[in-house]
Amino acid sequence: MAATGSEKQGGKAFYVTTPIYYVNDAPHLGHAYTTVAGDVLSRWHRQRGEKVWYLTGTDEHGQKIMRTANANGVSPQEWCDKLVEEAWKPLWEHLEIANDDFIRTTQKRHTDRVQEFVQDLYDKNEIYKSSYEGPYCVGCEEYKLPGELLDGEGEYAGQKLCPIHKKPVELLQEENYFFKLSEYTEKLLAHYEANPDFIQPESARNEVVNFVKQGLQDLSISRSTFDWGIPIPWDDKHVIYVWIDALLNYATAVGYNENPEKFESTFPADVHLVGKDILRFHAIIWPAMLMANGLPLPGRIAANGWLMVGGEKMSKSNLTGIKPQDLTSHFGVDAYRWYFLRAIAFGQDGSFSWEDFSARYTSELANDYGNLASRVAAMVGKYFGGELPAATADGEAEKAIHDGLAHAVAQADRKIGDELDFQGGILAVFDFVKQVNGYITEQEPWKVAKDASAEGQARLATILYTAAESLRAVAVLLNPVMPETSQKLWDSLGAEVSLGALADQQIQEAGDWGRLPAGTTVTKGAVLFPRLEEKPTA
Ligand code: ME8
Repeated sequence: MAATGSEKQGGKAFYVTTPIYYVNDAPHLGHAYTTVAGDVLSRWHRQRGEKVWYLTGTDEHGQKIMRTANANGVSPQEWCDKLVEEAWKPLWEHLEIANDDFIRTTQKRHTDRVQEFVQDLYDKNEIYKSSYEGPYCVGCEEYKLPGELLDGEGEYAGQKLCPIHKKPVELLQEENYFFKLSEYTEKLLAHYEANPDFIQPESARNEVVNFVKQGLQDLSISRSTFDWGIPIPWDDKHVIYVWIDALLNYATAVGYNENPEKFESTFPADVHLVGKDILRFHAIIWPAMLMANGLPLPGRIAANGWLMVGGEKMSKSNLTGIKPQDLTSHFGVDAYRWYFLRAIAFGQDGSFSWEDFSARYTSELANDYGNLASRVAAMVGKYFGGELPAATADGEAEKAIHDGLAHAVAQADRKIGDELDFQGGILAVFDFVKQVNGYITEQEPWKVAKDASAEGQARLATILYTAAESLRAVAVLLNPVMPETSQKLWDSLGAEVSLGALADQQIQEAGDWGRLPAGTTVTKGAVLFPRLEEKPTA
């Protein structure tokens, strides 16, 4: 028997996470990209009627943060508090990110539980002490293998560089505690084999499998040359390696060792969204840590590609100078949420350009979608005094629309909800928008309106009902991507009154034809996508 909504509500939540971001600086377009994707995925599943838990947060320990705070003349904690409150949380609010929790790795609910987890591994003989010497990249907070380093040029001539940050690595030698990661090589390979969807996309999976097949080395999990971290519980001269600390946020935030009910109804994550720069930590170290502690493994590690600038990964040091807020103030928050998912295939790298954004905004959002919404509302106003008429003369053209909608719903639900193919899902909905535009162009309601016969009026009513009902479904399907605009459309269709809150509309029912009742009051609402102002000059 299929689970009913309420049974599902009582069961395990669909649990989605973003990386927890370093707070050495303010968030940029790249961070917002992953966080918006997670928000769309969570909202989609909420609209499937599922219980959902969406987690984001900040990664506050380690050398990178400590050095930034020192350089700014404040304590690391002060630095983190300021950045979290003044930069990170406000941006997520601005972008309408509906996260259920925000974890900070300096919170006691996290630090205590991390110590317990690591102590547990120590007690299980998974950790031992040894010394290590190797090249370390502070930007990555990771020891590098000599073979992956680049030869420096120019100001870095004669030095070895991190392949991601293109900055010199530092030679570190330390007495550290090690996690017996090498013992998990075969177990991890077996898990990847048995769970082909565990790492997405395929290219990411292949990269990880090939890396693990070479055999894993044990992992240094403590540092003793600085103290901005969580102390190793049995040896407080060491702090826990920032990545071990950070990965555990996915467990500590949902009640690990603290709230068994919450933990069991949430953990493990169904989807860990990560950038491909941090894939190995999530697809290798994290599952090995969980195996070592007897905890269940996540469903999927989904790696997004990189937003690129000038052929390089967009990062704090090579930003375009464009902040998320610069784009939202010009294009609006909803168009911003839509653009990156629409323009770049999730999992692939992609470049951003102001011109491309403007062109897509104008043709797809303003012309195709926005105009359709305003034309339909205007015609229901003009011909029927704003009262939605009933469709009494459905024919072949209407049937094609009904079928087109059913197809769009099925495609969008599979692509966004299951496959994380946001671009494909959004395109499925916009193809339907195009189909409805074509339908109106062909049916020419403005001409039919001149036919005062009962038959003519029935056709006119049918055309406008069909268009309005199509828009009702579009508002539901685009709500996870563009909540503010969808709400405007929903209000203009009078659907809030006749069908209830937009967020309560289920995706599975979006394609059931005829939900918007005749008689509903349709009003010409605010323009969904206003004409763009001139591009601001720098
Ligand atoms: O790595 N394109 O934090 P971080 C796409 N604290 N996504 C990008 C991006 C770009 N150019 N730049 C950043 C860390 N991102 C660790 C994570 S998790 C237990 C600890 C996104 O602040 C992408 O999701 O460097 C990437 O993985 C993340 O930001 C890195 O954020």
